Amino acid sequence: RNGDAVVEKDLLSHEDLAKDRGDMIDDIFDETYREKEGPKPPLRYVWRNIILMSLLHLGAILGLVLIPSAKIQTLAWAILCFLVSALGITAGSHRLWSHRSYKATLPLRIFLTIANSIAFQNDIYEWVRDHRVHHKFSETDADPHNATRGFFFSHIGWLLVRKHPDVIEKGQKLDLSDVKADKVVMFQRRYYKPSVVLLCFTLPTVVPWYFWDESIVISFFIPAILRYTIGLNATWLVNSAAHMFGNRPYDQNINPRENPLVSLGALGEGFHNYHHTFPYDYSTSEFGWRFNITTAFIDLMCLLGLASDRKKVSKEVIMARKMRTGDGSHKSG
Ligand code: ST9
Ligand code: ZN
Ligand code: ZN
Repeated sequence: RNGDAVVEKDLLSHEDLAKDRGDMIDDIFDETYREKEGPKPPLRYVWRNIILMSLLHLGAILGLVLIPSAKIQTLAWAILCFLVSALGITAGSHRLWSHRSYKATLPLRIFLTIANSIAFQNDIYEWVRDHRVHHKFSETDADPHNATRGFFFSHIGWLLVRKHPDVIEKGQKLDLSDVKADKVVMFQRRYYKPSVVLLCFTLPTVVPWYFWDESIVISFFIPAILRYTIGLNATWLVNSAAHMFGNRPYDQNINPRENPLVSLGALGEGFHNYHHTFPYDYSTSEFGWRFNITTAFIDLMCLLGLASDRKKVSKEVIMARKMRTGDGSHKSG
């Protein structure tokens, strides 16, 4: 009986928060969904992506080798590009547009969209569509980076083959009206390719070369290529490592885990058991700014009046959920 009361409280919070987000519920796990029976469709390799991703990673190795020859300003610039691009993903396409976990004013949405093109992880609309099916149909054929298919597939492999038809079938049923209504998002989608050429590759290269006479080779291979590759891998680790390694204090029945190391590289996005349990929480974690630059950034934006309406799950609901479905690890941590 006690348990039932707690369940009710959880559900209440889901629905209340959904209302708060304009009835957005398509990032909440669908427990009723069952994968289709029968043999799986064969893998269809996309050789263009396999070649480009291989070249990118070779280029990143060259970037690593060049680090000792780079000027200190160039390395600082590469780190700045990394941080800004990462915020375009974490605070932008992830916490704002995929989960509607806070509200952002037009100037902030423009900044996050520019940052998002520096990160070059598909346009915001496509990112949101893939990410909502990832949450709603986690670890099934309809999840684009289904972690039950192994570390390699959930890390990078999913970008090297055609999608499972169920991803597309289920994705087409999602409500994406909120992102379609965002003019900034639709503008980025329309001009996505030129925006990436300019912001992910040209801008990071030209600045060190023009302003402090860095060699053009170093300017290209460190702030553009190496920085981009590290950003991709830090993001992919959320899909691979944070779906495999770590505790499950909030829900032991799901795969996503708490992984502080991933959080460190992904600006706060490695508290993944929490995040899949409470996807609407703007902090993606129970612990505020700990390993979580993105939360500090969103809080700063609120302070400056550029953001508002942060959704946060109450301590009571979190505790009740830990007791009901957690693995008990919160007691030792
Ligand atoms: C990249 C994305 O790396 C990384 C996302 C990671 C997500 C992380 C989540 C974790 C959260 C925390 C964030 C941490 C951040 C930390 C930052 C720290 C730095 N629903 O895709 P296509 C339909 S990108 C509905 O071509 P194929 C649709 O009609 C890297 N419909 O499918 C679509 O047409 P359109 C750079 C869907 O042919 C049509 O199908 N980018 C859905 O199977 C065709 O879609 C690349 O490398 C859906 N979900 O090809 C590009 N999906 O779009 C890689 C599809 O016109 N991608 N449809 O509406 C590709 O080349 C292809 O997508 C493919 C599949 C080959 C992988
Ligand atoms: Zn998410
Ligand atoms: Zn996940």
